Amino acid sequence: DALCTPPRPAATAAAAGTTTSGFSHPQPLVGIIMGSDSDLPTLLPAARILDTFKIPYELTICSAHRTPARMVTYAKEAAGRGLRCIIAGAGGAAHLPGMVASETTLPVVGVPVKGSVLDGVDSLYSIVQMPRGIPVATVGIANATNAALLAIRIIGSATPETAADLAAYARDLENEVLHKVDKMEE
Ligand code: RP5
Repeated sequence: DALCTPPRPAATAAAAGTTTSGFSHPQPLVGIIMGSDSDLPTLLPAARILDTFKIPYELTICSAHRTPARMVTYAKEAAGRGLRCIIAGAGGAAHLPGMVASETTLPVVGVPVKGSVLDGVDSLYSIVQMPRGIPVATVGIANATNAALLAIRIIGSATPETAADLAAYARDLENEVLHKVDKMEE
């Protein structure tokens, strides 16, 4: 089924955000999926963080409501294709992360997308209020950066090099704040 094939490679990683054709590194560890191309600006920061950590990923559109068969196939095949984590962003009645989680045992990180008249709170509640048994790790509204960092932590729990990169990232954050403190005290 042509609709269910993995996304095709595009020119560059996070730059794929300018297209809707999808992007994939050769052997992605993280899948970034979203309900609509209108979600792309919200999800792009996740791609940028994964680029920074040199974690291979794929990025594509997969709607729970408009392409349910594609979503089910994506979720069922994800682990077999080598993915270790799925980041799923959606807005409004945001069923994508939960439905994907129901069709895979991979960890799923949900990103509530802002944009509806309810400003993303609808999406946040839709994603975070999963019923018992099917967990979705939910980040804050539009916080795709944290979704990527969580995915990297999941990978880092079994990959020492990635864990070391995360520790360096945390040190950079600390230094950034300490630098600001120094500046204020000057
Ligand atoms: C959701 O509906 C998508 O995740 C998106 O956030 C929202 C609006 O989609 P479009 O009408 O912009 O395609 O399924």
